[in-house]
Amino acid sequence: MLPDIHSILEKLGIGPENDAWSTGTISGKGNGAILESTSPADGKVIATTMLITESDYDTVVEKAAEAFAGWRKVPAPKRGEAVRQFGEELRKFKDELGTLVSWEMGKSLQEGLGEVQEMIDICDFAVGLSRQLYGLSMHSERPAHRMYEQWHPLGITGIISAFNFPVAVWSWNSALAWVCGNTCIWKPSEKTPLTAIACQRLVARVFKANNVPEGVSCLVIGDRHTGKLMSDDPRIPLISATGSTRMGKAVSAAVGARLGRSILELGGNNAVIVTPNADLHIAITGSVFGAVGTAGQRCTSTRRLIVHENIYETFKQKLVSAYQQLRIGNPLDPEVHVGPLIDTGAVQNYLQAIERCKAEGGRFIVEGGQLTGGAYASGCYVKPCIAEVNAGFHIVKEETFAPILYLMKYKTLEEAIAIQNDVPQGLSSAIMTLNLREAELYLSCVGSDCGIANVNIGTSGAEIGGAFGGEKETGGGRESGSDAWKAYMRRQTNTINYSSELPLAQGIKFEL
Ligand code: UN1
Repeated sequence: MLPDIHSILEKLGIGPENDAWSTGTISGKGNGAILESTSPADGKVIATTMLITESDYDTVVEKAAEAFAGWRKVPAPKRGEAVRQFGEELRKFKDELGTLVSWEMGKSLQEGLGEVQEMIDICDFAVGLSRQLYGLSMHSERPAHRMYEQWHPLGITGIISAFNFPVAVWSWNSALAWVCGNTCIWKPSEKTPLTAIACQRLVARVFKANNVPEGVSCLVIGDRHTGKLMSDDPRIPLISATGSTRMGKAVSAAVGARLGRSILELGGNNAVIVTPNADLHIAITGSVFGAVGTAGQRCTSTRRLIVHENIYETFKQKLVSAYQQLRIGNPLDPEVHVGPLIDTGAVQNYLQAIERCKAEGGRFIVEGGQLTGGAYASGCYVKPCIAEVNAGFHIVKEETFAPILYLMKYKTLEEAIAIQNDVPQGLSSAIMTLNLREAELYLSCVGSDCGIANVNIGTSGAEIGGAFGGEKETGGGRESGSDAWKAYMRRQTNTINYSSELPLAQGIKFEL
């Protein structure tokens, strides 16, 4: 039985019309145009909300700046306590929020729940981090001097997130930014406003109960214009943006022009290399999940499979038979592997990519196409497909946000690595091998050029504990675990002279 989406909306406090302002903490009071949220699952409007205007935007930024003045003085572990409670709230509402993610965005229920789990995990991570915002202590070259560095809150963090991970990516940024002492302004994708409003309601309740100043968590429901306002705004020292390379270049140029900071997590064109020493069961499952999970709409989705010639035919057969098992349909149905694409525009991009691939000589061994009628009436459902291609095709070098998998053959591992790296993007990558030499070569400095390189794991499904992001046109930013927190703070080097002399650095003499 499918979950009842209306009772879920009610539990999350979402009505048919939503004013993000009423969340209780500061958010974009929609005085602008009406925005309808439509589910790609059935094509129907779920609820409506309103876009913010420019003056609404200004109110939000002022509130966030005001809140920062107080929040930065709250001890970091106390800030962590508020985030801990937010994590608890997410645990309580995991089913509801995960279901809404699945319904509004279209990913399978399992993946919707997994996304909320990532939020819970990053909250836990951030709580621990709140007691570990360590600076280094250095030995001064001068006698009776002490030198160390410390990390201070930075200010407002602007978060621009994409539809494909409508809630988790916000939490990676916000949970870290909050414990670091920053306030956040979140502009979610206009394709997924309701999940954002739901998150804002959950966090508002927790923050209010903890007397966290209003404005620490801000939500602005806006369009591209709002993103531009944020990128141009010197009151926002850091913009963390997730989305297409085209969007990232615009954000980076605008933020760079004012010498602000940005964290960019952009497109991926992720490959799996399958060597003759692979465990084929792992290789098939990892590759198929990577290619069709979230209907190929993860930044980390597997788009290219580079398979050794000796196992190519066997692997190809297994792959085709795995694709035959895939169940496509309503994402809330727990039996379904592949839900719809986000909207019909995405379906057009998918169809065009297939045509372009064919025009370049690609041979489809699993045919694609749009599914129509009955349960597919929203027009957003497509068939995951596989094409045999040459690595040099133009279409193969692009990121198409859809379940199209490109299959190619290699002879030597060096050649496979060269093929893998010969694309503009550099997010995630994987090798399937049980051979130590192959694995280590792949992970060495002459191996994968991506921010993420896995062995015997697919390209998607990264854990929050690692730094997440990639090189080249992926933008270079790192979010989430490891020391990604440093990008949300400002570093200060402090040198203290406790002697009665003033010895100058580098031994310089200066007498008065
Ligand atoms: C994204 O697609 O933007 O690695 C994020 C993964 C997830 C995050 C993906 N943990 O698939």
